[in-house]
Amino acid sequence: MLYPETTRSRMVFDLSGIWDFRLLNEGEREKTDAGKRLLKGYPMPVPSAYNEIYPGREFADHVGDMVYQRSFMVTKEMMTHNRLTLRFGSAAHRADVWLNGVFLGNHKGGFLPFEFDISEVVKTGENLLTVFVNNIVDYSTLPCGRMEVQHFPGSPDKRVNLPNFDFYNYTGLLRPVWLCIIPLVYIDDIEISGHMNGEFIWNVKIAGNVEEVESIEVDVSLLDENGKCVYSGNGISGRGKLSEVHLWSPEDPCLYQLYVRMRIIDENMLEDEYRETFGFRDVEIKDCHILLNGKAVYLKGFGKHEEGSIRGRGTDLALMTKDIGLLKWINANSFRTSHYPNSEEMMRICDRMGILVIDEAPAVGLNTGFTATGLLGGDAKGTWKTLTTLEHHKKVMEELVARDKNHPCVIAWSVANEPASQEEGAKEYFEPLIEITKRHDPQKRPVTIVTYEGAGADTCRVSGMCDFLMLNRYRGWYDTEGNLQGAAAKLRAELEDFHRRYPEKPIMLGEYGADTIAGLHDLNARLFTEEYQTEFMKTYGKVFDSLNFITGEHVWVFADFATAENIKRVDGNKKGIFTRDRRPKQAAFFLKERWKEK
Ligand code: GCB
Repeated sequence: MLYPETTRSRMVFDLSGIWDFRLLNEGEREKTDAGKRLLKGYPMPVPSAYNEIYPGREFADHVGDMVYQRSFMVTKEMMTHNRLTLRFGSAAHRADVWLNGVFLGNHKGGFLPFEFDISEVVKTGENLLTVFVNNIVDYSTLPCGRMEVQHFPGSPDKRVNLPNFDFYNYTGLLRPVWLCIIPLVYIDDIEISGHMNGEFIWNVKIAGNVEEVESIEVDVSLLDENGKCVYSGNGISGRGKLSEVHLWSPEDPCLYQLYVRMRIIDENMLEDEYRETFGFRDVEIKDCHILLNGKAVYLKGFGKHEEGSIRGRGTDLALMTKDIGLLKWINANSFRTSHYPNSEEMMRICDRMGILVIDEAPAVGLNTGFTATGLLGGDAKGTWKTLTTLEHHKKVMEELVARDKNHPCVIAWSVANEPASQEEGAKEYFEPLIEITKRHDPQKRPVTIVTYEGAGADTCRVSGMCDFLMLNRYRGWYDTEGNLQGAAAKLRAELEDFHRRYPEKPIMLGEYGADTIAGLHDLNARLFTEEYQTEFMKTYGKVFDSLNFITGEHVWVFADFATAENIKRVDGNKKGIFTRDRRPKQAAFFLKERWKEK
């Protein structure tokens, strides 16, 4: 799916701004007329999570539906010989979209874009856009959660939605919304891959009123980083080769553009054009290493949430750019978009800044024995008989690959985080997902599933199907706490077990970390202090350095973040190497030094 851009043939209007908003109680959604103006709506910024904008638990903890509304103007010129669409960067977790009282469609899944053709419904003058959003997570959604009605004698029943994951369920219209004006016959999608030997392959999809035109011609040019044309060709698909190519790498993230122009021959006029950015680089796996452009790359970085105070998970260009600056400062080269696809704007910044991204689906909490707190008593058995996520998960993998396939920064896909991969049924669940991911990815990037300590080398049923292993381990924190020597021994034994079992596969840590209260110090490096976090990082670092099959270390977590309210979390998860407002804890300076040398 192409990112909305204005070109000579297209116009994009950003509908970000203050919309009208209301929370809806159970049953109210059906009674709300989408064709009428909302009365007494709250002003609500889009994009943003709605949860922290107004005070009150009824806002923050709302479960169920909400409605967003705004109007926009359309001129006669905009509608002449054009197709109009509405494109949403994301809506968490389900959206039903109406225009002028007409239902356009819905979208399930909170972290990927979707669009609707509104040409038949839009009119000149004012148009009323109404979006119902639902924020429930359950055993059919990604991420997974549970609905519960709590009854206590003498108190009204309370509907609660328990996330099966350790991050706050920020929801709403999290990403920008655009009105796009494109030609009736248009470039629907572009696939472009560049390789380290200078070869490139393109594939253009044309859509719209194609049957009404005689024939279509597609011209492509390759523009180098200075905008100079270095290749010209034609056809909806083809391949070419540059004799001299400037590769994309973290040290030198050189970008090219495929400039696609489509003409309708009988009219000999330019119908549509679009420039898609890409890079020349190869990712492969060989002898337990991840190779980037033929050389082993050691991944240094983090699992990272896309969030901050007030806007929650809402698109914040300043925050995301700041985060990339901090990744560079600390000498990291990579991160995982844990635990959901990040915004498209973030992927574009990573392309420019040479950050390697492990692109994760929002598939977290796929474990009925697991809850956000570990205390709420999930049912440890039968995950794969209980969840009904598979068909949706397949669609999410397709949508994720479709959105991010051309980004040079994306070096691998993560299909899920910490599923019940030791349980019967895990293999059958994940096999088709890995197959779909690979089939849809023109670059055939490596695919992984991030696993947890409940699934060991001998019990995990999905490691064998992953191209590389990402293991999450908390020895020295959730167990062996305070005993880092013991933690190191346990960790080493587990890593060696995995290597023995899968000698060809690269192994990296997907998570390891310790909650740390910024400003808390102790001479004896006690739990929760900055000293303990630093010692923890040093201990893990020594283990990695002594094992030559370890190909990366992703610390949990880049910055402190909000979680559901529970007695294991004091104002959220504090395993950040940076605080939530992006100040370094002591361990940041240790990692900066360590990663300078790695
Ligand atoms: C994990 C999860 C992550 C949590 C983390 C923790 O294993 O993947 O989402 O936040 O542990 O801090 O407990």
